[in-house]
Amino acid sequence: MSAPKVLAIVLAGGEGKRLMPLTASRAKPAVPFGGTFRLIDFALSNLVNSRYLHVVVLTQYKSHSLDRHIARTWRMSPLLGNYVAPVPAQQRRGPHWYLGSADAIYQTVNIIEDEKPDIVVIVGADHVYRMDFSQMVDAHIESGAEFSVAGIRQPIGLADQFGVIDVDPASPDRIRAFLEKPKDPEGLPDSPNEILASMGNYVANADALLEALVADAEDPGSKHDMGGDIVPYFVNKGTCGFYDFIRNDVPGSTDRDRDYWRDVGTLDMYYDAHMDLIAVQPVFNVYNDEWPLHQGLITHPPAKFIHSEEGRLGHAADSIVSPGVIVSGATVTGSVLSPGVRLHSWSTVSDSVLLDDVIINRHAQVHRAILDKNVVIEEGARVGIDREADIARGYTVTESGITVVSKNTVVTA
Ligand code: ADQ
Repeated sequence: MSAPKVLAIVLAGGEGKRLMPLTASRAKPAVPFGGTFRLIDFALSNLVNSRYLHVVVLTQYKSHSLDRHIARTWRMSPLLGNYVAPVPAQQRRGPHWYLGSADAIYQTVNIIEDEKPDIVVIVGADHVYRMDFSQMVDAHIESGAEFSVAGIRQPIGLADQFGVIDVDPASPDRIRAFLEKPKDPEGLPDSPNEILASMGNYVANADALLEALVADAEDPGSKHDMGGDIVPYFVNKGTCGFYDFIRNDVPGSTDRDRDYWRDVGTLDMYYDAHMDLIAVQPVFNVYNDEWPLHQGLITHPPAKFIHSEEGRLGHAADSIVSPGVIVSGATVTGSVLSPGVRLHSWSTVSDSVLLDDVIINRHAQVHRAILDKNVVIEEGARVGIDREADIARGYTVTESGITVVSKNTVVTA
């Protein structure tokens, strides 16, 4: 079997309301993650490592920093015929933005028609994981399905955030029913507290996908959504395949992180996924260079730790420290420090995520907090220590008690 011609489409237009305030000024896929990454880098790294090098990224909502990131980091040599191209909302069908994710793809059918791929791989842009999509494409072709959905087991309590898959016990690579974000689904027969969740990653035969998109565009009752409309279309047609993520075997994975997949749709999930990175035995290993996670060009010099003049030893433990960070006489534990963060003497940062260029001044304390770019914590100020005080100051405090301070805020003592 010769390799099929594959076009990859990354859905990157989501608003990410539940990640506010981190998505106040940027699209969700552009939200920084893990010190030096942006969320979209995981999907793009997976595609490129799978050798899929014709990639269109569909953007719409506050896409400026996303476009800039793609142009700076992901531009490929057009001489080799490879590309990662951002495609903004086209308004080809009238003066509205994309109605839903299927409409976004419908509005770019000209790209599919021009490229003439055999297979279209469609992926979301807001999950943290490693996946070799070529293994899913091979399984899809072998199964004879027209459209396949990747799935993973998730706790039943999260069912209302996912498409829930029901596979046919007689042929486990077929989906016989699919419910988008059900309130009260049944658990799996062998595990009543779990459901099979759609990962929002799809593989489609290009001709069948085009037919489905046209039918969907003409359906007045449709919300033009991949999970809500296109998946059910193929399920009803009896040609919807299931790809179990557990089968995916990425080079260099360990038993601990082989099936790691996190939706970071809420602030608590975003925070927890960071804590997975810094666990002493990481639950997700960013250091697997057999399946590299590509990221923005880092223009900062190396990180520096200073034993300050007052005799304070600047140090960090169980933490990720990015280039350009200076820890001067400060104590950091269990935290992720993004490029350009500065910490001064007698300050402490624990169990926190600091985005680019945050400044922590002397004697300040930060605990269980997410600080967006350019936040300044003034001398002696405290964040994440007193929940009520944080709420009173207008900061977001999540259900599990993480304080989130938005971009450019100056926190006073
Ligand atoms: P959601 O993530 O809730 O569920 P959606 O909001 O459509 O679905 O987002 C899917 C992807 O499409 C995201 O990457 C988002 O950024 C992007 N997107 C959304 N609207 C878009 C638009 N108009 N234009 C371009 N891109 C857009 C989906 C599936 C579920 C599945 C979960 C897994 O619908 O079945 O379980 O993903 O997280």
